[in-house]
Amino acid sequence: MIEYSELYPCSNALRGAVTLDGLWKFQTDAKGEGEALGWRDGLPSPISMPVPASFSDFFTDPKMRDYTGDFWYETEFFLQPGWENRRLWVRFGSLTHRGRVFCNGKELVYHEGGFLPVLADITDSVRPGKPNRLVVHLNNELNESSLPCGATKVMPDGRKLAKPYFDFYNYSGIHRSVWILSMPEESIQDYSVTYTLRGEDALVHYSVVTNGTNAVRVSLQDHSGKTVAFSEGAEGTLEVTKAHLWQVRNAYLYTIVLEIVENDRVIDRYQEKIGIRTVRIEGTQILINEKPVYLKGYGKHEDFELLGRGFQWGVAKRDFECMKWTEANCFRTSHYPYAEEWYQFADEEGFLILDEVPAVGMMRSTRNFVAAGTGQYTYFFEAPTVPQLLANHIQCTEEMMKRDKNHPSVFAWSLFNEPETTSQYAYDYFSAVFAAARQLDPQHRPLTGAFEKNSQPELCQCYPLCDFICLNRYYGWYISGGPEIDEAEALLRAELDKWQAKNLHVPFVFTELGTDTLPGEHKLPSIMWSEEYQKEYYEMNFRVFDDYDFIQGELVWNFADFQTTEGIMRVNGNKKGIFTRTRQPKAAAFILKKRWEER
Ligand code: BDP
Repeated sequence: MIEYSELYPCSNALRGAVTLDGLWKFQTDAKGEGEALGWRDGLPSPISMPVPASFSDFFTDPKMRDYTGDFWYETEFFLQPGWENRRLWVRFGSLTHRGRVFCNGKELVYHEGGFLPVLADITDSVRPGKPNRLVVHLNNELNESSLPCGATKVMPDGRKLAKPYFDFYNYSGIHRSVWILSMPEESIQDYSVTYTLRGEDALVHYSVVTNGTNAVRVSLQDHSGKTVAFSEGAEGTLEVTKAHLWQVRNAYLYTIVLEIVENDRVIDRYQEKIGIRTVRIEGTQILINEKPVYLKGYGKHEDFELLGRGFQWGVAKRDFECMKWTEANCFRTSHYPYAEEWYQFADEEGFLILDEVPAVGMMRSTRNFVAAGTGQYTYFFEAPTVPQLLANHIQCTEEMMKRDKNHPSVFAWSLFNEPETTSQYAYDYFSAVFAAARQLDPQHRPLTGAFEKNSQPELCQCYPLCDFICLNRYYGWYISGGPEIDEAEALLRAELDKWQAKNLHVPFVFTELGTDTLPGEHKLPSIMWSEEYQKEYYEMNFRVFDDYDFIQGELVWNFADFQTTEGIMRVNGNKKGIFTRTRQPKAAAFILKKRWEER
């Protein structure tokens, strides 16, 4: 029996995959009594709720929008013809932030963490020819031992409220597609690939995991469907002559076809697109296929009007069109692993992805974007919650790497965003995370994390763990903004001089810089929040970057405006987008476009 597979759903003559996307039933459970009242057998008074989507922004009642606690979803499905004697699974792209799955009343799985797939074997719970009830019990409370970190406040009337230690709205629900998968009893559970380039040719080393003993064979098809390499055995090498490499913004994808063969009969097949490319860091350069690449692009969010964090192909399409229009080549999945379809799209478009775990909010502050610049020490990694947090962090890193390891777009892993990093406690914690992560990726891609301003060269204990160093810096916004921008430039240069003096000989990438900007707000001369100031801020920062050759990338904050918790620092969300929340350009987009076209 398959224990846990993160392979993306695939359908062919031997495997079936149908989505259960659509209108589900939904009910909140503020008292947490649904389990005792038997809701696993059906919700007593549900309302309708679209899947995939966050539930929040559909509501007109603020208490429902901000609902925090337990909540339930329910749907029904029938088995497809021919599925009676097959192994059947239900697969959720994610359940935010934790969920328990029931099929016809039987509990199947509990999963902690809201951004990675949840899979359950339903074979022994389903009834052929009858409707099958699928019920999911979720919870979206934040605490300091799960990722992302935050707190849950109980209001005087007993209502719970999420208090994120991070700067994005605590969107929750079933955000990604739900699939029923039908598979043969003996099946392919996992595979991985690594690459060696040999002149014009390439070697694709593969390893396939099955749950049986029958023979495995593997072939590679080119873009037109022609088989160009073939091999037998669960481990082996495919030799590709005159290989088409997957290049940045010039992708070429092959299809790998994995098969299990029993007495000359193929009993399982899994196919997926892969790209041949190598990744390596050499001195201060990031090399893709042995050629240096300068990262140009964005930190993003899964965030859109009404849908919250729900995946929609149309939104992804527009985002790639906007990113390509500015000649970007990279984005960071700040601050959590995105829906798998984002990676498939990036594979097709030749975008590089810095793939990030939801290790955000590791600093006790509901306004950590402000705390990040104060220089004050923020207690965190000495808390009693840390052993559980560390276990969750490592589990999440493992699941992310397992899920995303075969995407050519993923060139590096980000294992944190802006934690406290100046104490021995932080060093011990991250040493354990990095040591675990180093064992997990067959391609040994570079490991990094995004450091906030308090992580200065003379104080930060954790940068030596990273293969390249990512800085989130806001000189000219949180520090010395507006009329003080010249001072901001001097301070930025002073910090970069200190890093330079360390002679680390590794690449540095700016993973955040930006200014909140109200679209349509114009002012000459500029003031903070105007479109003119956003342009001047970027011009200043870029001028500085160009004077330091160890800087090998700029991922600006943020691709688009996005929703956050409300408060005095945010005007209907974070407005640092280069594009508005509905994906129209602000003036700074033209500055980026011009610069990146020329780089
Ligand atoms: C950084 C965070 C990011 C925030 C950003 C900001 O990494 O999540 O949205 O600052 O303040 O602290 O806009």
